[in-house]
Amino acid sequence: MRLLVTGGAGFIGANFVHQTVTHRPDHQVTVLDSLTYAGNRASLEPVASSVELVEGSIADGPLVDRLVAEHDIVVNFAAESHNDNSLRDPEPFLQTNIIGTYRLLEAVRAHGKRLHHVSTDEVFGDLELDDPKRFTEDTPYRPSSPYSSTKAGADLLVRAWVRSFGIEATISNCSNNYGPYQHVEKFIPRQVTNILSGVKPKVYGAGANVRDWIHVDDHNRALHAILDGGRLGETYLIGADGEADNLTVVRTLLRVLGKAEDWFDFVGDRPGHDLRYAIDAGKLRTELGWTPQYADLETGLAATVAWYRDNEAWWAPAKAATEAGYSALGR
Ligand code: NAD
Ligand code: TDX
Repeated sequence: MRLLVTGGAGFIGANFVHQTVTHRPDHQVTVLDSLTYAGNRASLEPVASSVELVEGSIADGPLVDRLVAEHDIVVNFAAESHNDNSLRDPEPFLQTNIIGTYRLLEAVRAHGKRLHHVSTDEVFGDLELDDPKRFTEDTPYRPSSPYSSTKAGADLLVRAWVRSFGIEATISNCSNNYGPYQHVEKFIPRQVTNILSGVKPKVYGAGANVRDWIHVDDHNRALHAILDGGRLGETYLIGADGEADNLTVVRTLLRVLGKAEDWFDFVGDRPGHDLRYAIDAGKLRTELGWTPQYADLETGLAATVAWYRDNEAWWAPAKAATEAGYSALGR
């Protein structure tokens, strides 16, 4: 089995490659990654001898066409992924998330290959805090940000290529991931590395926003379950019943790191900030027998904190520039 993993030098993609190399030694893995600020060769170092890394963009039609022809399955993680960046400059989000996905679809169509497209629960917009409903595969799309609208656009392209051209594709929409190798711009690594650097965590608004956290390894196990047994043309939602508000997450991190639970600052809110995400992963659990291995958030966060404590050389180079970008926004 020859797998082309796009965006495999980013957070979730790199963890997917590690899991694949470890548990599927019969798979041959090629990573296509343009190594933006979010991509990092060092994230693939532990598996470098088993993986070929091609530096290039999913929006490069001829390159994508050649690589897709040489592989059996494409797993598309490549994206501009950070909401705050999409508010500052949406253009790269359109180029990568929409045009890039379009190029992959055209190559998959031309060569009759299978695609799994990795997407997000943010395509569904947000829920009220007290809404008993959670997102399902039938929830209408209602994205809020430039990031989530480009992910929604990409998902719709995949669905259209399935229906109009009969390509073999599946889609997954997952909730918020945490774990090793996540860029320090994101909420959990930003706060962990702040605390480790003696700086107070920064909480947007009142900290009441809720995210449905899942460990990246559980997400990637779900992706393998979909690759193995998912029905072509279907969408699967991935989530581990990990709802927590941002204040709870920050207080847990402070506790794990031995600090007072009120040692953080409130900062200005993100414009258009989605209030709450919540996933019903019933279809994935029932059809494919997937269950998360990280049953509670505190255990997963403690393991993640330990990883950042032990891997300062991985995150330190990006920390100062990331914080300078946030300072410019007053956050
Ligand atoms: P990330 O930003 O850490 O990694 C993205 C990777 O894509 C980077 O290595 C980057 O260099 C690469 N990339 C960007 N533009 C590219 C291009 N044009 N061509 C090739 N490579 C390119 O993101 P992540 O958090 O690992 O997210 C991976 C995927 O999962 C994204 O599609 C994202 O929308 C989705 N997702 C993320 C989460 C989450 O919580 N992080 C949740 C659900 C879904
Ligand atoms: O410093 C911060 N303080 C803060 O309160 C940061 C960076 C974030 N936040 C809040 C905003 C959100 O409510 O924390 C929550 C999580 O923020 P992010 O890590 O930026 O994630 P989010 O915007 O929820 O999107 C993430 O999950 C879905 C990923 O970045 C997306 O790629 C994925 O699709």
